[in-house]
Amino acid sequence: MKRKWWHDKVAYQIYPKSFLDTNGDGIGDLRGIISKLDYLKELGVDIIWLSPIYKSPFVDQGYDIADYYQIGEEFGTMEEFDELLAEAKKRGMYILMDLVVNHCSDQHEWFRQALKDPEGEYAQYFHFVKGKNGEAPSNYRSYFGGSAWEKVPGTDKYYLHMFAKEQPDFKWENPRLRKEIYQMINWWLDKGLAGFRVDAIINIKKDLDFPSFPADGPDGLASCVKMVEEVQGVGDYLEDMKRETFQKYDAFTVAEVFNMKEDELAEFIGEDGHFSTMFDFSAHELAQGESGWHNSRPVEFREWRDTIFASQKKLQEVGFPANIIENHDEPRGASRFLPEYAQNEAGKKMLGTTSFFLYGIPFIYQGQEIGMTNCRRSDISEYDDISTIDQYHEALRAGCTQEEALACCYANSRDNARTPMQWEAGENAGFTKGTPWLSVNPNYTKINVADQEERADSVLEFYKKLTALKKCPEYKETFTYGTFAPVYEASDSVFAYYRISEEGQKILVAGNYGTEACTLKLEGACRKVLLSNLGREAALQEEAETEGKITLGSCESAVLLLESVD
Ligand code: TEU
Ligand code: CA
Repeated sequence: MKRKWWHDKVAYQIYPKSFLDTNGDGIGDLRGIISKLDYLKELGVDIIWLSPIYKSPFVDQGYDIADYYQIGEEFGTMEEFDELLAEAKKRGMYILMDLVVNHCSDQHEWFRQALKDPEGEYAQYFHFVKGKNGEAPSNYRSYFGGSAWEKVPGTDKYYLHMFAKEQPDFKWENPRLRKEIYQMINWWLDKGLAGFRVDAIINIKKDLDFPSFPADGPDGLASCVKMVEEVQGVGDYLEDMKRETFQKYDAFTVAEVFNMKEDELAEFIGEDGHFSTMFDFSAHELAQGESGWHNSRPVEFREWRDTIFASQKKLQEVGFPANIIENHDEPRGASRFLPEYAQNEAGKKMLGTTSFFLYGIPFIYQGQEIGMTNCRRSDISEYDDISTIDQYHEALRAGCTQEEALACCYANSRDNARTPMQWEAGENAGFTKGTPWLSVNPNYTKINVADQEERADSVLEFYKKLTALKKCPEYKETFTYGTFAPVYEASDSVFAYYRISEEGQKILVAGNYGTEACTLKLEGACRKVLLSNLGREAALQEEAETEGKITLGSCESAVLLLESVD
């Protein structure tokens, strides 16, 4: 594999609105991010991905962009952004922006012009399509519920929006639109950005016939995903974009890709693929219900582990994946992937351990490093997220009681990950001196950065050990490029794998997700216990040396250097 500058890095996703508010308006801002760069540096972070900070009406929390060249005033100014770039650079850190180019906001100048003149130039930037028999062009359901078509006022046309109606989809078929987008990307890269996280990118290719599909819900609609799955040719646009932009800058791009065609993996992230990497969402997709959150299912350990293992084996043949436990669209990983008895500091460290050393670049989502959890709410009015509100009503329509529908939100809501970062035990978790835009998780008095910085055995201090170990010169080659190989797979509770370098250095990563202790007979002598989530390095070392095995209690994890292999 061709080596890239970003392969051995640790990445961190900031959800700016909820990170740190410095002016008391209840909204996180760039000043807040700048003031925490040292915190992130100390954590071992190299690359920072900022969820959108552009000018936006926030119908979908900034994923509806009204001006790609402006910083949203809630977040600060362009000068502050430049300062952030400079301060990051000083610390040897890299900044990624979120690239949202499947759609924009209905407040974007292009869309306003398009509405003003539906036959004009800017209407060609969007999918303005004539209705059929007085109805929408097709029966697509948008991701956030309801038809994906909205009437263009004063015409017999509709415009396409796969997400909210305030997020009109771009028409990538139009070369002028593509040119405008490339210009914008290059403008940011010229500023010194290291790259982008690329939003909902598979959606840019449409089937311009917009065929209807058999209804898949009582609303008579069919998920717009169907069209995305069936249409061919997205690769042409992606390759073109890469050549015109990212490639010239050796930029790092991490794509959010759902519904990719199985055989396109190499084109996406293989040698000279469209992107540097893409997120592995295989574990997250496990929880997905047939038709929504009301029939989502709990993730069972074995299925979860085996899914990740299968995905790792496939991905390492092709490229270099990006691994996450959670992000701003997912519930908190500690709440979703840990069984109830493991939802404690030991369990969170174990989850961190077994995820962190997987093959690929790890992305930590803000708050994951202190073990933030889902947030229970007693009324739908306490949620903000457009998708949560839709899914709540969807659950009610499907026959759930209010209580059941709220339980669905507790398990699945995107707002679980969007609550303010918990900095300290003081009011509003130290996130703001004003009223937070989304209320803080009441557990901030127990789970917060200040407390964890004081405790050597905290989740936060453990995450620092994870990043330090991954970067340790003696093992870095193995953790970065070593082959992934699962082991002890017969066990119903152990999540274990080797990383083996080309030179034969062999590292075992293991966690016991069960309730009972388990014994792992070692295949090869133990050279050194590199990390224990319970501070039991010495005890494990002795057991390994004297008995050739280790015993992991419930929620215990360890990383061991074994004797080298040929
Ligand atoms: O998400 C894209 C997307 O397809 C999601 O709806 C995804 O299917 C779902 O979250 C899986 O749980 C991106 C952003 O990450 C999201 O925040 C935005 O709402 C969306 O694009 C629209 O820009
Ligand atoms: Ca603010």
